Amino acid sequence: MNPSLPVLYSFRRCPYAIRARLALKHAGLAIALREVALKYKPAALLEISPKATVPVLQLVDGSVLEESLDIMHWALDRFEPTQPDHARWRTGCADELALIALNDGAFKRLLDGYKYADQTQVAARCRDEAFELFIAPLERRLCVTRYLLGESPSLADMAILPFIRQFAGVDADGFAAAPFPTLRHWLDGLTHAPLFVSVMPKHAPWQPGDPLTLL
Ligand SMILES: N[C@@H](CCC(=O)N[C@@H](CS)C(=O)NCC(=O)O)C(=O)O
Repeated sequence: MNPSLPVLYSFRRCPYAIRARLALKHAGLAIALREVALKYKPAALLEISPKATVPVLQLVDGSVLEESLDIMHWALDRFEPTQPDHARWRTGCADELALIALNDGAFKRLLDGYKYADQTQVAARCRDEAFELFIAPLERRLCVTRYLLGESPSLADMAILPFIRQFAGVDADGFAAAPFPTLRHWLDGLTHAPLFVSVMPKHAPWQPGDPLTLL
């Protein structure tokens, strides 16, 4: 049966799910939120998306978006300003795709190596490679413009933000002491902003029959 509102299957801490929630909330859309425990994925999710990663967005016509970036674009296409100064994120800028691809590819692999490596030496090597490949270039960009692709927030800022937050959280003291003050300022500003805070409340895993939870 098709849902009466779009349904987002999400996992609070997943950076892909965070970017999807940010875009859906920014767009001002009414979305039913279903928190998923990754170890016990609900049958309703597996039925519509056998690949079973989160986020997944089921639309009211029954179609399904299974990639976080597709969900972001779908949301931005439906953006409704809620206040006069509420501006839609920039998108379609020249290096948006390349920057996000680097984040989702090589940087994500290094982030996983840094976060999950059994050996301290391997983790340190991944961290240093990530500094050189992605973190230092982002710092240089942010010394020139306030956001990654200009003077206002872009889809790339929001797509990349949850991954930098995760990277910074692996060793918060180490990141605070690393030579990336402008990136830290960007990260602090965006993660303390009302939008980010509004998509991070904790929810118990969804079960069939639960009352509606709105994103
Ligand atoms: N390319 C996907 C990646 C999503 C993804 O890998 N999500 C992780 C959680 S952060 C997941 O669902 N993993 C499956 C699992 O852990 O069972 C997207 O952009 O949405």
